This record gives sequence, C-alpha cells and structure tokens, in this order.
Amino acid sequence: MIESILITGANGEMGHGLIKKLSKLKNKNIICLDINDVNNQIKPLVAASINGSILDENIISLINDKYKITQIYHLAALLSSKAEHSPQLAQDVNVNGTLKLFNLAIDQAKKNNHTVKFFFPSSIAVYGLNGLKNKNLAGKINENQFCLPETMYGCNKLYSEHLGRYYSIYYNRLSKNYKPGLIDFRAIRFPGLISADTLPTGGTTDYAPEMLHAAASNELYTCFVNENTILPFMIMDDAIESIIKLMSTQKDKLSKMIYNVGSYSVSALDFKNIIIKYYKNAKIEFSVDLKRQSMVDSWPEDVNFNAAMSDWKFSPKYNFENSFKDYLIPKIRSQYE
Ligand code: AKB
Repeated sequence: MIESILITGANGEMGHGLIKKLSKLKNKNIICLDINDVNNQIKPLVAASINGSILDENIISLINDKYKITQIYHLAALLSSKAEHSPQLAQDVNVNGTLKLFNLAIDQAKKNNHTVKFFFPSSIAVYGLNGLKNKNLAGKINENQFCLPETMYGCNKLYSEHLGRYYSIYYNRLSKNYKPGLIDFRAIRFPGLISADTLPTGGTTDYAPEMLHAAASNELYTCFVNENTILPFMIMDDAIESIIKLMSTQKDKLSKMIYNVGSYSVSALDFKNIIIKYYKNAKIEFSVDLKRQSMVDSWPEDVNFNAAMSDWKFSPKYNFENSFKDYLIPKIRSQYE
C-alpha cells in the first residue's frame, strides 16, 4: 500500500495552501477529507477527496481500511466566533472530532507498525489575558504563560493540545501492550492569518483579511473591533512554510510539542492605513461589536516565538510592510482586477 497523508478540513484556506505546497514534494499521496466538496483547483493535486464529516465513524473506518496513513494534518475546526455562537457544536467538531483523528492515528500506527506524525493547528486563542489591567504590559507571551482561554474555541484548542501530548506519550499506559510514541504530535499556535486567495469563515481575527478583500472589491467594510485593537498576525504563506518546517524537523531537535509562531503585531487602524495606501478609495469604518471585542481583548498583543526560531529555524519571510507590498496586494490585484 502506498504511503499517504491525510488532510482534514482540506477545503479551508489553510488546507488549500498546504495541499499546493505538499503536492510539490515528491512521493506524497494526499487524501483529503472535508465536509464540503474540495475546490476544483485543488482536486487535481490530490489522490482522493472524501466528502464528509470527521465525526462520521464510517468514513474514518473506511480511511483506516483503505489507506496507509503516515501523516495527518488535522485542520478541520469551527473558528472562534462560530464556536462562541455554537459551543456544543464546537465541542463536537473541535474536540470529539480531534479525538477520532487521534484514534485513527493510533489504529494506523498499530496496523502498519509505524509512528504517525500528527499536525495540529492551534491558536493564540489558548491564551487569556482579560484579567490584566494593561495587557500590553504582559509583553511577548511564551507558550507556558496565560493558558487560561476565555473562548470556547480557545478551550477546545488547549484541550486538544493536551490530548495530543497524552496520546503521544501516555495513551494505553495500563495495558501490557503499552507502547509510547505511536503518534508524533506537533502543534503550532497561530496568530491571525491573512491569505490573498481566500477569506476565512467564522473567525474573529477575520476583520483584517475582510478589510483587505472588501477594499479590493470596492465594498464598504465595517470593522467590528476597536481601531486600537492590537493582535499578532502573519500571512498564510509564512504559516504554511512554518508547518512544513516543523513537520520536517527531526524529532530530537524539538524541545516542545507546541510552538508559538508570528510575524508582526499591528492595530486594526494600522491595517486600515496600509490598505488605503494601495486602495485610495477604500471605505473602512469602525463599529465595535462589544462581544467579539471582548474575545480579541483576551488574546495577547504579541507572542514570543524564540523556541520555534531556535529549534526548527522558523523565520517569517514577510513583515507588515512587505507582506502587503510583495505578497498580498499583487496577488489580490491579479484576482480582482
Ligand atoms: C480565529 O479568529 O478564530 C482564528 C484564531 C484566532 O485562531 N483566526
């Protein structure tokens, strides 16, 4: 049986970028799973695309029977605003769905007698800083600080990280067949992500990409967070690059299972100003949604990603200025004009 990579949530914006990148690497058979039919651009790049839910036992067991999976990129999730509206659904998809994928990884590892590498995209939403009067005084948050999420999505992500660690090391420890290391779990806590190709759905950092895409299509954008809101961001290309780097690093070089990454920390007003540089007539207003504002207020203004830089040489290619000048604007112009 040929070795395969399974990507869940393949039709999302991270899925698209990752598939484009992974399909360029040799000898990679990509199997996609998504609740929606995979985009026509992506279909030719994958060996199989399965339409369905990660919660569907029949689909998971079909994948287990039919394929030899060596790596799983488990991207399927409800993002933070959607999760806050539907906490039960978020628990089902973001936690129970992730558990199903861990169990699939364990079954595959046992069946094929190999370790399954498991990538999990986590988030700055695992942090909770609302308790602080001046959150900017907290500085750059490292992976061990403020892990007190205040959103359902953040709770789901933090718990799934713990499950990943548990399944990698302790799963089945009371059995006489106990064998640690069936799963090699690796996670990245992403900041807000901006893609030139697609818009995210259901997130709360979405105001940044939404502002840009609205300006490109000459539409009015009403930003739902305060113009002084500062959060860490990076562009999707750098995020994809970071996944590839982390997943291809030898395990003994990794001092952690879970890493922060980032590139720049800017305010919503900084986004407006840079967008207006390129789209002079952009119509961008602010009208604060207090509930969504309280979610972003609990997230750090900046993160410390020293561990990623030293363990696996993470280094974002784009800063704030050149992410617009050299990447987002040229790509978006070719799409909209
Ligand atoms: C969201 O806004 O839900 C995501 C996240 C912070 O992980 N971008």
